[in-house]
Amino acid sequence: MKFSTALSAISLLLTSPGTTAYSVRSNKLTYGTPESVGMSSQALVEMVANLSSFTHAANYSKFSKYAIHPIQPGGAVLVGRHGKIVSEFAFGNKSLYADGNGTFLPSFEQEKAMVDTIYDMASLTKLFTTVIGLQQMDAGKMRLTDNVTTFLPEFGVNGKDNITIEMLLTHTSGFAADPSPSLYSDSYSTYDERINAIVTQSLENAPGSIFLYSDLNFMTLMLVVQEITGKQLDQLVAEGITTPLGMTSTFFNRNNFEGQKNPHYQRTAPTEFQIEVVGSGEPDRPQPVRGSVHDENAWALKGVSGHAGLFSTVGDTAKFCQMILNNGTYGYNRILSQTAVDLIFTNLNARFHEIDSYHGAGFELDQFYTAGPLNSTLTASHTGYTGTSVVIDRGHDLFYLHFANRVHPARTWSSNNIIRETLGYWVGTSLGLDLTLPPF
Ligand SMILES: *[C@@H]1O[C@H](CO)[C@@H](O)[C@H](O)[C@H]1NC(C)=O
Ligand SMILES: *[C@@H]1O[C@H](CO)[C@@H](O)[C@H](O)[C@H]1NC(C)=O
Ligand SMILES: *[C@@H]1O[C@H](CO)[C@@H](O)[C@H](O)[C@H]1NC(C)=O
Ligand SMILES: *[C@@H]1O[C@H](CO)[C@@H](O)[C@H](O)[C@H]1NC(C)=O
Ligand SMILES: *[C@@H]1O[C@H](CO)[C@@H](O)[C@H](O)[C@H]1NC(C)=O
Ligand SMILES: *[C@@H]1O[C@H](CO)[C@@H](O)[C@H](O)[C@H]1NC(C)=O
Ligand SMILES: *[C@@H]1O[C@H](CO)[C@@H](O)[C@H](O)[C@H]1NC(C)=O
Ligand SMILES: *[C@H]1O[C@H](CO)[C@@H](O)[C@H](O)[C@H]1NC(C)=O
Repeated sequence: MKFSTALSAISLLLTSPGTTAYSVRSNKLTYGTPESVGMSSQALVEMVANLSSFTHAANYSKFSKYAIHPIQPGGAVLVGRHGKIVSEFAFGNKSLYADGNGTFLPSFEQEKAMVDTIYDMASLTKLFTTVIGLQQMDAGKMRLTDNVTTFLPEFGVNGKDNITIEMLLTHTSGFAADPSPSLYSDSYSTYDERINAIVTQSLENAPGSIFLYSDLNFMTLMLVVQEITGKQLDQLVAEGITTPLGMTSTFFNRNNFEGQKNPHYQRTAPTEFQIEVVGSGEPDRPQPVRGSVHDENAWALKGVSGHAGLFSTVGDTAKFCQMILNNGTYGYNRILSQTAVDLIFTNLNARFHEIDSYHGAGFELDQFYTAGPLNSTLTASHTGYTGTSVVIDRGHDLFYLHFANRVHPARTWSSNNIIRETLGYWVGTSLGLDLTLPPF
């Protein structure tokens, strides 16, 4: 774990041409002690051992599917409050298994998880697609209430004429959970056929009638922002988010480069022995999957989609979270307007009354399974299937990240919600709240 004190704020005097000098307070993340931001180090120290213990094989009831398995081979955690990183650590191994049944690699081939290990973020990609969409709204190019057909007229088939941008961002469009048939199936042979399949999908429910999480919403949002800008999503994310925030280890693997052809291969955590675990219909590629996107539909879209495909580290994603807590700025760059950030924390699904459906723009709100006992209407969060999660708690001005490859060696071994919830418990305990450990 790394603790260090740093200047609490850097005040700079800038002079821009034709204007008078003005003073700006840098709001970039720095390291600080927990006590400097009203948290206890004791709880954060206990947290390290406690979260690490979930790498031991045990019966974690439903979280290990009632079998004796570790919850995950390893992971990385980062906690930040009031602009200070107060805890940052890695635990366990990133590469551990030789096959889908969990045969260990020889010890000299096992690789430890590091703080800068690159994880397949899976659905955390949706948060970045969301920010790109919000930037288009800030630029006046798109509104929440616009119909998707305003940008993609060919989308207006099979009952989809009245789907709005807001419905995509809140999973209320009426789409089924997944495209059918799968985009990676033999039904399609070209990229264009797969894009056409997204655009011509049918609905399972009437637009606006129900909350049902679907990757199709964010595949569609990608097509909308690409249509508006004439740029591809990976370029938009690089120009609009990762470059201005200095996120140098966050990227899509366009064209699914494998092995040493992927410059980030060695730092990237392996995921699943997908063909062995799921079957021969899975994408034909080296096993375990490592460095090309785990999500099969994103893989079929050349590794770049609005719903999955991004890789990142906790250190990089921390900057993204701080930008949101800063209400849209980081350093001297404005990424989003305050109005756009407020939409992330606005429950746009309140009409459904079910807490499970609470959703701001692109983010879930008030979810115990991601945030643990810090869940509240001011807590925006998201998870990724591979084992990643982001929690941004506006009420406490803090965020916590947990990245892991829980699908190594097999997706069927665990749900790591228990680690997500337990992380929330320790962060809350460090704030001085009287909480109980989430049970398993
Ligand atoms: C794990 O614990 C549950 C009770 O929580 C029990 O029903 C199950 O049989 C146990 N599994 C094993 C493999 O012991
Ligand atoms: C994995 O990593 C931990 C420490 O990072 C190490 O103690 C352990 O022996 C490794 N192997 C297994 C099988 O967990
Ligand atoms: C994994 O276990 C299954 C069921 O026991 C077995 O059929 C299969 O051969 C095993 N695979 C490997 C690679 O050992
Ligand atoms: C969306 O489409 C419906 C008809 O399908 C139309 O009544 C409405 O005005 C459109 N909304 C916008 C913002 O274009
Ligand atoms: C779209 O909305 C309009 C106006 O409410 C309605 O007349 C039309 O039937 C709707 N179209 C579809 C395909 O649901
Ligand atoms: C961001 O906006 C929220 C809501 O208006 C406010 O409570 C918070 O203090 C703002 N944070 C910063 C850093 O401006
Ligand atoms: C946290 O989530 C639980 C379970 O969904 C819910 O009962 C509770 O009301 C939520 N807490 C807050 C403060 O919203
Ligand atoms: C921490 O985690 C384990 C799960 O491995 C749990 O059983 C235990 O009660 C926790 N320990 C403490 C000290 O909270």
